Amino acid sequence: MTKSALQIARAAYQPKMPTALLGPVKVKEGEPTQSVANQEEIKALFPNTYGQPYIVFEQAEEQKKYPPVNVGVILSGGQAPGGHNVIAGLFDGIKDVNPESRLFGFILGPGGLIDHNYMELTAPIIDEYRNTGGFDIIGSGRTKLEKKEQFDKGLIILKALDIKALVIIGGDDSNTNACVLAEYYKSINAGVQVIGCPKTIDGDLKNEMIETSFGFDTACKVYSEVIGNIQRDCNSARKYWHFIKLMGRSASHIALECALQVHPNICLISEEVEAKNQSLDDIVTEIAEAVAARAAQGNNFGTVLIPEGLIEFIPAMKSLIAELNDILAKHPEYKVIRKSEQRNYIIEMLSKANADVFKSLPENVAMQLTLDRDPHGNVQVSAIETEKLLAEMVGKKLAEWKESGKYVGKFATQTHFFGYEGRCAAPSNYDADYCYSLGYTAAALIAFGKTGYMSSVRNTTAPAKDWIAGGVPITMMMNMERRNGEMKPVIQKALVELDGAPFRKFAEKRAAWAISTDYVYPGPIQYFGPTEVCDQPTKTLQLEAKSKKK
Ligand code: FBP
Repeated sequence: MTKSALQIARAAYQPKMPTALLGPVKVKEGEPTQSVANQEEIKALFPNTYGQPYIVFEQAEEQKKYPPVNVGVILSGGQAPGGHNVIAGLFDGIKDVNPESRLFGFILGPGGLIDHNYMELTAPIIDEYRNTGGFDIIGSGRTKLEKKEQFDKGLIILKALDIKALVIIGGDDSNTNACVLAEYYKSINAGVQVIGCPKTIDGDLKNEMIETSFGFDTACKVYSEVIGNIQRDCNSARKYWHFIKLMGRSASHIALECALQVHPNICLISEEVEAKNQSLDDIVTEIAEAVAARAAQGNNFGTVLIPEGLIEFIPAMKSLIAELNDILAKHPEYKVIRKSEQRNYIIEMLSKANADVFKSLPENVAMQLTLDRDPHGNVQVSAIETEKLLAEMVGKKLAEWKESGKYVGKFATQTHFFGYEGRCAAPSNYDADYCYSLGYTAAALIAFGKTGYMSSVRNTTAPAKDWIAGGVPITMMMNMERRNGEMKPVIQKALVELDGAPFRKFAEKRAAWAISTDYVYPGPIQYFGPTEVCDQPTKTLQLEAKSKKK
């Protein structure tokens, strides 16, 4: 494998870790926990793993002796920078516990466990992947691990390899499944512990004990670099409005973080659109007004950041998508109808109100709403070209305003979608350190016999030596939600809080950013150099930490 100069230099980087993990550790247990909501239902569904205490690892006087342990690891869902370091931290952790321990990776996500597709991860393999982006060491997948037959099939290979613990590195849905699996294996005395690790660039797996999901930091920095470059281009040519859609699924954390980093003219926040009950036309009018105001000053250029999940948060669209979900599930024959007839087929089946919304959309966007759902039942929002939809609709509105004399200016657009560009980037120092610590913590949770826990590393706005490593019972993060027509226990997704410090900061600044050209150009991630350039966590995390201290 040919390596870049940065890859070679980066391979030697030694991730920073909390002091507590640097030598022998002991466990400090907290109070028993409760789920965030629906306590009775969750307790009944997880009788063996509910209510376990938080735990924190502390330095111990002497190293206890542990038997060797075989561990399995799965990467689940979308790629996020730092996944390889979680695996490296886990590998080093179980080897420090006992050098005879072994690590097995299941190939291409949870499907690898069910299909018995695995490889042993040895020291030379791990060394190839230290501090690199991507999930290519074992690959990832989106198979939903939820049925007893899958758990039983998985257990056959776990037993065959004498694996005593399984680490699932994933987002909210995958960690929900990890929790169900932990409960099931405990209920049948399978002798397999299950530990989760919080992964997703989307930043929506967080709570009191999980400050952030890994990958969010690096992905946002990559997008902010590129948006900054576009803003500089935009401010040089002064002839385009750039409509930039950003990944992040439902939550707008990525768009918000990028806005805090680059000061765009406009940034839409889906959670606010929903709270204000805004229609598509309200959003288009809001953008057009900002364009007109800048044009009045002779500035026919600007940037608009759009979270990829926006469409699902516009109340009229939400209702349309919900009805489409039902129709598509009930009418699989839809897929074999001729493309030219699909639109009318759908319109005839929709209620009048939803059919009207569907008809009002440009045909390509309307049809994108009917694409296959992912295995978790989510609309594949990354395939919906909201950036083009908004650019087109704002253009139409401005043309009307021009005729009536309300707007004088030129409006030319460029559209972009950033998502895949950041998901496999080389992890920032923050993610490299955070991920390694999460993996190492998972190894400690295994050594102490824990199951149904998520690896947790907190206080990460402080220097790494002061980070707090421990475990959070996954049941604590759960509530009941309707999924595919049934009430299910799931980890509560963390959306942008409109009374949270990051949004408040943005709301305080956005009017000025809309009219002025106050762009910030963050530049590329730096891996070597002064700490204020290389080691800063996200603005989101810094603002949240600051407001907690108050
Ligand atoms: P996860 O929740 O699995 O971490 O998803 C991250 C993500 O990048 C989302 O932001 C995006 O909507 C989705 O994956 C796209 O997934 P895919 O590439 O599989 O279509």
